[in-house]
Amino acid sequence: MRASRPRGRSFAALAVLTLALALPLPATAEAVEPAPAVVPQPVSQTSLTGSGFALTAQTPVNVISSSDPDAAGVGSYLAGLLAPATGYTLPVTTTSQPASQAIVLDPNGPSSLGAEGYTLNSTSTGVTVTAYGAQGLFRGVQTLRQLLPAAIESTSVKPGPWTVAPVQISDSPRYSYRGVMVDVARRYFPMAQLKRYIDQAATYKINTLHLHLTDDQGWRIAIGAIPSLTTVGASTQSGFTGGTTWYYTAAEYQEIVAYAKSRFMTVVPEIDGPGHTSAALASVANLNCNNTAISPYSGFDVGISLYCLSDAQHISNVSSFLTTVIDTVAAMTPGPYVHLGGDETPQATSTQYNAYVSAATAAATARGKTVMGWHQLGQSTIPANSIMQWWGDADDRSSIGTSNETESIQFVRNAVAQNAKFVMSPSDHAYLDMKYDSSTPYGLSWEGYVPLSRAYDWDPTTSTAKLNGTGSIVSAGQIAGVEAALWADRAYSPSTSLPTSTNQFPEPYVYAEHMTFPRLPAIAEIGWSPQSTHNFTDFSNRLATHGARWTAAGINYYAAPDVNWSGGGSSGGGAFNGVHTLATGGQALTVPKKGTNGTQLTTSALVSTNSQKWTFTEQPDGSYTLVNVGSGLCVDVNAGSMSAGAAIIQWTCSGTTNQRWNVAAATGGGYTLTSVKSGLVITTASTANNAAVTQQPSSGSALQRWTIG
Ligand code: TNX
Repeated sequence: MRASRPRGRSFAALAVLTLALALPLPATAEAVEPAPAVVPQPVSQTSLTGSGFALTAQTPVNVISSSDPDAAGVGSYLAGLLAPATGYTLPVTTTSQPASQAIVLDPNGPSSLGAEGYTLNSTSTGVTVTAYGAQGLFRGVQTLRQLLPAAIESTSVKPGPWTVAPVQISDSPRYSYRGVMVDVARRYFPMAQLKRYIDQAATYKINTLHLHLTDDQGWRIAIGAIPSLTTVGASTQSGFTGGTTWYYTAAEYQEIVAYAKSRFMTVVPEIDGPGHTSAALASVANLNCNNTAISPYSGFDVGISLYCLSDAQHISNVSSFLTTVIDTVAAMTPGPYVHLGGDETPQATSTQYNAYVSAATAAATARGKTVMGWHQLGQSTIPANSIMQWWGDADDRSSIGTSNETESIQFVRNAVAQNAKFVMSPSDHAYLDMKYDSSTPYGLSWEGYVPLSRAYDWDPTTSTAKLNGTGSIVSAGQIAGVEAALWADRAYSPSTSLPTSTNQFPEPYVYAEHMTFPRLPAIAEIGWSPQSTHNFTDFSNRLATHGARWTAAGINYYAAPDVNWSGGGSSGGGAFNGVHTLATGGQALTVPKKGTNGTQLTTSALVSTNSQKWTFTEQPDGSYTLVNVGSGLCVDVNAGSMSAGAAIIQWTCSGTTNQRWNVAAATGGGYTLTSVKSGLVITTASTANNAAVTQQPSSGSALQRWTIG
């Protein structure tokens, strides 16, 4: 329980192995075929001999007819997934018999596969995914995409070949609930960015999207009957205030729900209370004891607010408010759950807290919804079959069985006695807002750092056990699953002090991807794969090949040091081979007009002429040469200089180290290009047209972070 810990964080003073089998190999090279690196690890996987199945522009995606209305959609989804990189528009057909030389999606498998299980067989004659319904096919399709080369994730056409590794897989999840929470209350995610995140999570078989829709810093969901919740309550974010409002209209929320459903993901809406309610208290006067609305809050603290629950009149006000809100949200939410929060309420007496839980749970059950809540909710009477979300940590675990059990442990015991189920989000492992290490620009560290190894190093069955793993107070059968939580209290850089400008906030997706990749795949594997497969070395070896996938997809991941990202850095595996533009702030690396051998490069508005196109070719050391498509000359450090400020020119290609560039994902988004010779990075002087390009020490400046287009 937060209140029992000396965290101080509540207050302002915060502290490849490449899929070589699938990459084009020189004719003379011998193909060494490693086992496909699937994450989460399937239950069983056997590599087959043979060449695998090569896709062509004519390969049909053949969905076997069934009574499941969603199955055909999985076929179209797969064809859509494969289209950008292959350039193919694969024909999607529905037939009663499987076609040959096809990707066959068969939803008529045995019920023993369960809702999400599947089998996958890939040989030179075709690929077949079999499941008991559309959902299992969808999960199998996520495995199938990982059997293709990393470049399949590219958003532009790549050369291929597109060979599916030959393998036989049989798979089903350990837990039925595998979630990720996004804190859209502290930091509003625009629609497109939320959808992008849904797609990324679905890749790792996450099936639940928990939206933290309300908090002190903002109310993000339109409630038609209470317009002030958005006109006032949505006028702030952490660090942002005034001028506009940030929220999802009813139509937008439903669009998100539908999009998530198309990725076989259930949305869990969270209406937090009785604390974390400043946005509601600023919008609705009679939720306050003095019947006066407070000012909207855009700060960074937690544990600062409480609905007024100290007299019958105000309990009734809160109850009718919650009924309106939960009715509206429940009506727009096809999934079975409504999350009622319940965390961090230091000011509430238990009578007040119980009054909240009783009002909120009544509203939810009246709508037929299953109640979810942070584990603190378990201190009160909760409806049958409620799900408590555990966010305690090792301190709580070490108190188990002592005379001094933490409140959190006591609340869990009370929930267990009421037959609750549990979703495990231990904050010292599954909180994606914790910094990886001291170099992480964003996030918090009240749980210490959470490097990838720690995100992977836990088991739900001991999340509420003593530290030695014995004496779990939640039995294995009561565990519904796991959830990673992307809080957004500190979605800016550097987050070690309070921000002084909104310029310190990257786009939400940049924050989200940096904190999520590679840790969400770790938590996804804990939720999906059998405990018997759990092995960090094996996981990190498999995950290493995913760096090239994320690079191809344009995901701003963190190249965590506990993984040997194949090929070195995040550029491994020749992921960038091909023609690209390089732009920063919309200004592209350009050979100026009338440039000749020796002309200094500039940046100017991105228009994608040949003078702005560069052919990247991976070199044996993992670096790249960059040849201009117009001139045929190479990006070169003038005279092989080792000095900061030396001009970057175009020069006859020579293969020397002053023409080789290491490409690495940069903190804050984009990529740096570091000279193999000098160790200095390609830097433009400004975002003005015709700015001069030189080599400079890496500083994290946006003028050194290039978008590879
Ligand atoms: C605790 S976890 C919170 C959130 C913060 C988070 C930051 C929980 C139920 N409450 O309000 O965003 O820590 O790490």
